[in-house]
Amino acid sequence: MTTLASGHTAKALEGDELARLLENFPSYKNGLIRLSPDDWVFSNGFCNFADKLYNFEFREGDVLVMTWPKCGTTWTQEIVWTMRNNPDLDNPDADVAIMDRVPFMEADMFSSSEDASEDQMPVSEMFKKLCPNGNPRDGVSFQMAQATPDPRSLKTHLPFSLFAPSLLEKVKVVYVARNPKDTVLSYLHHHKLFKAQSFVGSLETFVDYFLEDDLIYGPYWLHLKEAWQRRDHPNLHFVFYEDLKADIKGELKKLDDFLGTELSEDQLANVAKHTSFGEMKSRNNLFINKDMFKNEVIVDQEVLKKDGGFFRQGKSGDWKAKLTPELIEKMDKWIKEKCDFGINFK
Ligand code: PPS
Repeated sequence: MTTLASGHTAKALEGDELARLLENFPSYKNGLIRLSPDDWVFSNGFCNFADKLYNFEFREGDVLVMTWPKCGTTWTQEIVWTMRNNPDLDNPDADVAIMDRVPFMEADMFSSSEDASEDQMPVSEMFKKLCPNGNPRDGVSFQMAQATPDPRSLKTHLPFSLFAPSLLEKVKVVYVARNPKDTVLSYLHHHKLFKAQSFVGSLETFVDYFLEDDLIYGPYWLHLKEAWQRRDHPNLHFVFYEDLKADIKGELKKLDDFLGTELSEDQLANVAKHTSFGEMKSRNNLFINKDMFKNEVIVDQEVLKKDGGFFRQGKSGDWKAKLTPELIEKMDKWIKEKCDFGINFK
């Protein structure tokens, strides 16, 4: 058991609890941990970075995009970076992978194990540029997060309680929430697409893991609750994925006010176009290189062909076609019980 700077203790999952997950997530054999209290679930590599992340030296002017997985992080990363760095669409770095421009702070927990292969720990040109003396084993994403120059934008899926309580005093946080019914479907796709987290069970089983807080990152409802309770803080901008979909221009204006970017109508239109689902899908510059999606070790090619890649659908309300009435009922019950802190999903 490890005690973390956040006050949580981390304990390796074992026995029946681990066996129950391994049955459907064979790739979790490298181990998972669960934090107490709160039940956050992570790869065991998280403990190597938890305290460094908690004590991360944020700078005045930083913007942190925070969401639970699959709530529209990448879209929002691209929106925020484009608004701050590329509103005239003339920044040559725009072609660089999103993860290199807006580092994913805790990503190293997925690749930091001693025996990680090169495929699991690739190093980008941006890493070499920003961290010329950096050792990848000390955390590629973490070191890039430290070294990214101002104006710095960062991404995390961690909740507020795993950062120091002063976070909002220094940093502007853009928090994105998404209807749990679409979130769970997108997360299931993710777990089928990426072999490092492959899931071999049914939709019903995956939904059960989600509702029981057993997926990596753990309780979505608590993640939302922590952000919702802070939503009136002037340094927090709480936005729904569904609102971004329904009225991108209106939402970009609100973001412009929040970020203080003072963009013109033309610049806002540039941002909307450049970050549209179609344009982001065609660039597909999420990772170090687009060819990673052709790598059979990393991406399940059957799933890619059949259900799509990372940029899968980019819609709200997909759940209406995909979830059975029984699953909808189950999720509605969970929403009523767990998400009882005032949030209304769209
Ligand atoms: S991750 O892996 O947790 O960081 O994923 P995340 O980026 O949070 O969420 C992925 C989902 O967001 C969709 N997406 C978009 N929707 C609309 N517009 C744009 N530009 C866009 N970019 C990504 C992506 O397709 C995933 O949702 P699904 O429902 O699976 O399509």
